[in-house]
Amino acid sequence: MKLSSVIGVAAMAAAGVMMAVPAAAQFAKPEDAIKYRQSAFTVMAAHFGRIGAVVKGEAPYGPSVAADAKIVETMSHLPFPAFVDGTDSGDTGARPEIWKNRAKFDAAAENMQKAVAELAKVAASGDEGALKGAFGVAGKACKDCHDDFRKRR
Ligand code: ASC
Repeated sequence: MKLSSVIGVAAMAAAGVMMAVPAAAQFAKPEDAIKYRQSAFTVMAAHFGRIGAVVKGEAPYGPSVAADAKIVETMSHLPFPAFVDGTDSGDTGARPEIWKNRAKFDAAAENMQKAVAELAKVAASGDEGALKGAFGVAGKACKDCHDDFRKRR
């Protein structure tokens, strides 16, 4: 085998190993996972809120809407791998129901991800009239999951 092929195979093997590493291994401590997912939700909420201001007429409609929606869509995928086992206590608003009914939690997360992907699509299209509806659907998806899985505070 040529050296370049050997290096290629080694690189692919390394990539395969990295992909196989469970999500839990990405966090050294439970509080790291909690902080990570809270940070992702914080960024998502900030950009979702900016779109909300536009929908409410408190900020002008413009290109920032599509940029914010794109960020929300990207961020929507980040928190969930951080709901690892052993992170249901401590400084978290996550309810134990997440780990008791993971299938329902995953479905709620997926529902939200689909709704914000649609919001990003609508925002990118520049269809101002469709924004409010798509924003409402996404907001309801956030709320539905919070109602079942987030502690009241
Ligand atoms: C937001 C935000 C949420 C959702 C939710 C929608 O802007 O921070 O958590 O919308 O309130 O009902």
